[in-house]
Amino acid sequence: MTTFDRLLDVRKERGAGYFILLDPDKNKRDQLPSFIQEATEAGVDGFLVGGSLMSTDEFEQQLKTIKQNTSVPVLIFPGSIMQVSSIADAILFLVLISGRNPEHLIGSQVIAAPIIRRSGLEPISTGYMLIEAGNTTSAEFMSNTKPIPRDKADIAVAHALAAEIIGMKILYLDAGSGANASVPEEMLRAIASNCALPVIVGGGIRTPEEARRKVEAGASFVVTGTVTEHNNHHSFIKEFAEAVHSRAPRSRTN
Ligand code: 1GP
Repeated sequence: MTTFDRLLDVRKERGAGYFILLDPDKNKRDQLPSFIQEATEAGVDGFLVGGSLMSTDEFEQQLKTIKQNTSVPVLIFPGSIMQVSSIADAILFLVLISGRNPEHLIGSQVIAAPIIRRSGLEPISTGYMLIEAGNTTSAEFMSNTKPIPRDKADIAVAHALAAEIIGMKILYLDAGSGANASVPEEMLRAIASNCALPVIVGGGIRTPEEARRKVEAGASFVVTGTVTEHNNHHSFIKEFAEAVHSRAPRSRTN
C-alpha cells in the first residue's frame, strides 16, 4: 500500500487527519524521540518534516529518529531540493501553483525528479497554494511569490481546479508558518464544493476549535507547527487530534 493510500484511509476512517510539522532547525535532539512517541500515542496521523530555510546538517538523522519512534507516515514537506531523503515514507512533491515564479513551478521539480526516482522515495504530487496571512511569512518571502488574497475564494477555486485537471493528487492550502490569520473557512468550503482533490490546510492554526472548523469547512488534513512547538505536551496534542477526528464517519449525524 502506498503512503498516499494510507492517508486516504485515514481520511475515510477518521473523517480527517491531523499532521504535525517538524522544522529540522527547531527540533531538540534529546527531546525528539519522546515527543514523537507521545504525539503518535495522542492520535497524530502523520509528521511533516521540512522548512523554508534549513541550516542543520542533521536532516537525515532526524528523519531516522522520527521513523524509529512512530508507526504513522513521515512525509517530507520540502523547502528546497536539499530536502530529499529516502528515509521518509513519501515526499510532498510541491508545485507552488499560487505563484508565478518558474523556479517553483517547474525548475526545482526538474532538478529533484531524477533524484527522487533514483531514491525510490514516493512522490505525492501536491498543488501548493499560499494564502494571504495578514503578515509576510517565510514561505511567501523565500518563494518570492504573491499569495492568493484571503477574500478571493473564486481565484483559489480556479487554482484548485487547474491542479485537479493537470492530475495532481492533493492540495495544500497554506497561510504559512506563523501566519497571523489561517486559511478562511469560506475558501475551504468553496474548494471542497468545486474540486474533488483532498485538501491539506495549515498555517496559523492555534486552537483545536479552529482545527475543527477547518475540517467542517472541508479540509481533509490539518497541520500545526508553531503551536505544537510551544505546547508539546500529550494532552494538548490529543485535544487537537480529537478535534480533527470529530467528524469521523461513526460520529457523523448527517
Ligand atoms: C506551515 O502549515 C504549516 O507550512 C504550519 O504552520 O507553524 O503556523 O502552524 P504553523
